[in-house]
Amino acid sequence: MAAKTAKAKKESLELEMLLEWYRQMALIRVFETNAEKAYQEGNIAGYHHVYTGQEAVAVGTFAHLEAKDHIVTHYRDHGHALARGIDPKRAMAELWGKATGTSKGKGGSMHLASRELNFWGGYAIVAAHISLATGIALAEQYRGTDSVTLCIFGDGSTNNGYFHESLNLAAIWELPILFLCENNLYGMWTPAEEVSAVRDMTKKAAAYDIPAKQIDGMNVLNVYQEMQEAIAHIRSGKGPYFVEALTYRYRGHGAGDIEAYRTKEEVGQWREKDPIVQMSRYLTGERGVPEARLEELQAQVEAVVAEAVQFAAESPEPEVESLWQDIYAKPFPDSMSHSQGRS
Ligand SMILES: Cc1ncc(C[n+]2csc(CCOP(=O)(O)OP(=O)(O)O)c2C)c(N)n1
Ligand SMILES: [Mg+2]
Repeated sequence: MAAKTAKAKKESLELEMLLEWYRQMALIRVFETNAEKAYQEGNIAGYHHVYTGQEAVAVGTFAHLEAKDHIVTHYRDHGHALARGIDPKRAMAELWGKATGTSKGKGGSMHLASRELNFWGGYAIVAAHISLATGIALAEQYRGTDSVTLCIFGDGSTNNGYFHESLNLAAIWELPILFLCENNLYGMWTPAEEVSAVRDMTKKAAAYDIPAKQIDGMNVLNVYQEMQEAIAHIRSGKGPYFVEALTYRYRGHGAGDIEAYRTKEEVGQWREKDPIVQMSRYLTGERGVPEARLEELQAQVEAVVAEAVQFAAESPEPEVESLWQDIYAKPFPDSMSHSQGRS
């Protein structure tokens, strides 16, 4: 009965919207593949963490967000940025450290951001951004808006003090925030179960009396449907919600990970649940979409990413003087060293 209802609900979803989700997931996948290639070719430096395999979580969740909503995320942020609508050209240029990037080439892979899109960025310090997101939610509550703040983090974050303090405050103040834990089973090369006292992360939300659920994060239709209730709850002023999306990263933690901590078989098992393949089967099988339509979308995103790579390659490096721009403090005049003129 329950399965039947879920099927009927799925069938009522607009086909064009579903194709758009397919396109977004394919865009993220192709973007990440090309970003890794550019990294290996020495065009991208620094830390670099790709989202390959986790696409359904961002796409199914962001489909509920409005322009007035906020997003704060961690360093595995390329997919989140693209799902929010950041221009792939500017995102790719940021990865390449170019002046045309989202942060003028000074943020890099872990710090994609867009003030216009209320996408407040990728943060590198595990869990610290959860407190920033909680502050944004507090500000919106203070202003009396119905905007939702989405805070995304990994399983690793849930063992950190910022996580617990933030959930506690969000619960006390009934803040309009969605805590979204993307549980991909590992924090760097450590299995989540070795560092978390509980495997079911929703138990951590229960400790603060925050409604929570664990969902299949490999199926975009499922993510969308599960998120509906969570976001409606927050938007209607009922306070925070916690969702643990079970997902998997196909690639290593970051560039240079030799993946000694997991087997090829494990990766293969998760690849069988691939979110793009699942969606393609659903669209062609149950919704009668011709294969050619999906191939067209694939070709389209490949062209978009090729253009993004070319844009990044041809863009200028930031000027050296830009080191002193967009920072809080004015640099000391040349004549004044750090040890002079300060009391
Ligand atoms: C406070 C802090 N401790 C340690 C690190 C090093 N570090 C970077 S990523 C990471 C793993 C986090 O894993 P998880 O939250 O599960 O996110 P995932 O990479 O799996 O998406 C760690 C420990 C850090 N950046 N910040
Ligand atoms: Mg993880």
